[in-house]
Amino acid sequence: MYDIKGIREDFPILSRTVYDKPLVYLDNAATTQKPRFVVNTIVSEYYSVNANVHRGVHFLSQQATDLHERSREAVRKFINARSVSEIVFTRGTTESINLVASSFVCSQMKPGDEVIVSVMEHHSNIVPWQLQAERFGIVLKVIPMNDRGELLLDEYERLFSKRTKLVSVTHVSNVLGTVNPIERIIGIAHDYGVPVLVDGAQSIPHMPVDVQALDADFYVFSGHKVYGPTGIGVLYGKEYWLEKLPPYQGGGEMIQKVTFEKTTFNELPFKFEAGTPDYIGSVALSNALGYISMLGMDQIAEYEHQLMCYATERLKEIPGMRILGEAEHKSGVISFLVGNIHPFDMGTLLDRLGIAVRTGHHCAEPLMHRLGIEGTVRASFALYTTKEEIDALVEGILRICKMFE
Ligand code: C6P
Repeated sequence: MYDIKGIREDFPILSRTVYDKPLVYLDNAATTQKPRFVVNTIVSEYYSVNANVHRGVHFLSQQATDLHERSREAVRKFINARSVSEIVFTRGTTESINLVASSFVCSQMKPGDEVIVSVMEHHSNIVPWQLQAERFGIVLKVIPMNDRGELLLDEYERLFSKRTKLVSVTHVSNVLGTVNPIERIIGIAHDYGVPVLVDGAQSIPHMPVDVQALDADFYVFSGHKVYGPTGIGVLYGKEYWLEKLPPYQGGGEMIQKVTFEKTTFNELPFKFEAGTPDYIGSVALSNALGYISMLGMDQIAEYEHQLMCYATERLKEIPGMRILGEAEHKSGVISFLVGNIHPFDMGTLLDRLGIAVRTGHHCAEPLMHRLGIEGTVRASFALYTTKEEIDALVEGILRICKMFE
């Protein structure tokens, strides 16, 4: 039984009003709301266990360290990594990708070597590679998609050459909602002996993820998109690769021994965690993962699938509705345009009705170019979204359409 009423009570913000109207929060791909359990974790840890980790001999520091490291184990378990050595805490998806881009390119690639990304990537999985391209002369190749928003796997395979050193693709598109066939994408890359980074920012909140079953070499995500706090995220990397890569930043914690002549580095995962880590955020994140595990990722996926089907059907009833992204497998988001109404106008007017959606290019400008548009309106769902909220969205759009008639 999926107790949606009980679940919504766990998220106090959902019962607030905006402009004297009940909040309808449909911007979950940007960030999710936090259950009371997660917020309470942050408060109680600051009140009762706050001390810097890995450094102190005193009781509090040891307790904080213990909680922080137990959180790493919780993340390991959640994505089924082999070892906690493979779980690096970062500030989020963006930092995780920058870390791999920086450390992988300088150590594993030569000028002219190639990285494959896809046309539907978020800027966070484009710009870090471009920065490295400028510094090291590497080349970016792009997997195209069809008009439904599905990657063309034959074209993908044709992109491989002797110079291909890494594939970096999103699991789920933050604009189209396409769930990419990530196992096949990884399988093809591995046939060419090429490792794969999976941007899991939009998959981790919506479906069970098993990095070993996927055979992903790197898998990255942000805490704030999975009911956890902002400012913390995860880089999963196979030990084999993390051992090969040089540190990303220097500072405390990531060292073994420092002299002015030479520094040696700490073991995994600490080699990649320079400075005081977000040891409060890690515990809150692990409790967020605990919360959704308790609900069951399969149950969440099933519930959200029903919502997606319902929302798609209902939105299609609207005259002039154009849904961007009609892949066979979709999750989490629906992007659309209605008639000639500018997405910004639609978003602003929906907001006045208490309905929060996102408008614009969604940090995926190359995808907008491919679609031949400037932006979309995007409704994105979470485990607490209801059919009534989707009805409110549809009614809101119809009202706005009338204003533009
Ligand atoms: N997308 C959205 O509204 P950060 O900002 O590091 O937590 O996540 C970046 C990121 C990377 N990849 C994908 C697929 C994403 O969707 C995002 C974040 C948000 O779509 C904010 S732009």
